[in-house]
Amino acid sequence: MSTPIPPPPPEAPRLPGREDGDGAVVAEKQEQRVEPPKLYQVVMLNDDYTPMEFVVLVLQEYFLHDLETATQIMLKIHHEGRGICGVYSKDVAATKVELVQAAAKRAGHPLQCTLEAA
Ligand code: TYC
Repeated sequence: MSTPIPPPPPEAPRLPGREDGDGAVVAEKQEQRVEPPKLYQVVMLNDDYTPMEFVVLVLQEYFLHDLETATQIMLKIHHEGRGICGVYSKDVAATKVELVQAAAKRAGHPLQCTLEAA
């Protein structure tokens, strides 16, 4: 004589929401979109008094350009009135503007640079 098969266990109560198959409720994944940080360019302006050599030094020291690139940027500013020193996050760009203006003031030159949304 065969042993009777026991009845299956009662199903776990169904919970509202999505389930992963074991009865566990799983939080729905939220789409998280993070905007890339806005970028700002540091723009340097020409003037008639700041020595070319000083501008080249500033472009090397604060914007990490090599001598050749710094010279090209300086000449572009000299001929066209303005030029881009570099593109950064807002905080970094603002700090560079302040550092350049402080260095120009210390040296007694009227060199100006500004920050613009890129
Ligand atoms: N025009 C300046 C001169 O002839 C040189 C200069 C270049 C000044 C770039 C400022 O951002 C500047 N001495």
